[in-house]
Amino acid sequence: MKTTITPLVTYRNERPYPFCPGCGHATILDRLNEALQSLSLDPEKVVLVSDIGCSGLSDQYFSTSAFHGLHGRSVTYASGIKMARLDLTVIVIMGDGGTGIGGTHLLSAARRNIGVTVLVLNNFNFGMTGGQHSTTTPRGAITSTTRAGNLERPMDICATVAANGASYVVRATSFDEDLTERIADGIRSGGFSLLDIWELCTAYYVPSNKLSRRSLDELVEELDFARGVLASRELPEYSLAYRDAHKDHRNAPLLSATSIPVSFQNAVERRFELVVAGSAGGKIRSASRLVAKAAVASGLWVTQRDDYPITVMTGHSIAELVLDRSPIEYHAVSRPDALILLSDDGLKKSGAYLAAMTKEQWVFAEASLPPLQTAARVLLFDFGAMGIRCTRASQALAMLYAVARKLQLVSPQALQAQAGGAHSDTNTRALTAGEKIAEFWEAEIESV
Ligand SMILES: Cc1ncc(C[n+]2csc(CCOP(=O)(O)OP(=O)(O)O)c2C)c(N)n1
Ligand code: SF4
Ligand SMILES: [Mg+2]
Repeated sequence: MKTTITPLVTYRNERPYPFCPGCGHATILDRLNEALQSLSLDPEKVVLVSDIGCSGLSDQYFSTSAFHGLHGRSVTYASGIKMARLDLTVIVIMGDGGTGIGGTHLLSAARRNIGVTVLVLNNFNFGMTGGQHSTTTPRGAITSTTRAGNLERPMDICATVAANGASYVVRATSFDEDLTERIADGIRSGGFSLLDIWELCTAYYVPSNKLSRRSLDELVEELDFARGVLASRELPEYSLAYRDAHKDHRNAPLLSATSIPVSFQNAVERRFELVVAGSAGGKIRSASRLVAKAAVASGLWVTQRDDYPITVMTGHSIAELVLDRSPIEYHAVSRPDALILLSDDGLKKSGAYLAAMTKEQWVFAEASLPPLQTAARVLLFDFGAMGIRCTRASQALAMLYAVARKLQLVSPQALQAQAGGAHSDTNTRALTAGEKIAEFWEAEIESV
């Protein structure tokens, strides 16, 4: 009877490895190939993510999908790929150098238990750049950067990721007979799995430290590092947990937008940039937001960009508003059409605006501020002299109302419609004060 033999899928391509004779990288990649064969995964759905170094050359010798990136960052690329494509088997191949350089990424991936498998090709030095010491170089080892012997304690990669939540962790050597199986188990585990595979860099580390297959085993014992399967446990996998946490929001954003119906007219003919500069605690941002909402309710497109120090109730507070009839693609303001200066804190941050402004633009400045260096038209205001009682918290909105009216940006009705809600009393008082300022300015012009 004729037997049909199904050819084994091979994940290796025809290209010979480029590594030095006896380099452990070749053996580990052969074991990876066998592990993939034993799992019969679709090669296109396997992504090898490689780091930099001799180990980083690895993906070229496989006919799987691949991603090659910066040194130490392969775990982040792998995490991104897994987050986007749950159906892919994502395997990182990195050296001990890359592990040290991207150490925090490794911790984050372990804490998340994201479903990628990391193979650390650990030859205790930077092979590709000539044998410099790395985070895993044993104490006393001679490398090109530790000529008198390494003084640092080597990092225990396995203990670190195991303590931080990895689901499957193994320490092995490239000579281990069960390495193929352990790699396959790591891939099968579905969570964050890492194999720290000790091996020989025959070009650099081996000659300087007389390391051999046998002394590799002794080294594990000497350092008192655990060997074999160090963790194998079921923990929630991050990309699945993320999808589950967001399942109710798949078609709706977490933050829903509130629509503002258009109920008022506007007379704005072109992009108009309005800046309010004052002190933190002066309700600059909330007053500007009220104006922005009124502008939206008047059919305009609006952006608001705030600037303030990270500390609260101290320093400047600036709001840049842009109003336009059409969508706003650039929301920064460098030369405002109108600048309201409420305090010294605001003035200190407004030098660039003032210097850029021309006589086409307006500055509305509190009267006690120092003289302004600007070519813009300046209108000084003094609440006391105008006979207007206005608390510090109401001044920004009062001035915005008066300026909006004077420059015909948004109608008083549109502003009043937004004044309700939690601060309706304060807002209403501010708008009344603003109305008085506008009347004062009109009376002044009439009396000229
Ligand atoms: C951020 C960064 N630092 C340094 C380098 C230079 N560099 C290239 S390969 C290499 C050593 C690689 O060592 P390892 O990751 O252990 O891989 P191996 O060559 O031993 O397989 C270094 C330091 C780099 N490419 N990027
Ligand atoms: S330099 Fe070291 S790590 Fe690089 S290929 Fe040669 S033996 Fe391997
Ligand atoms: Mg190395």
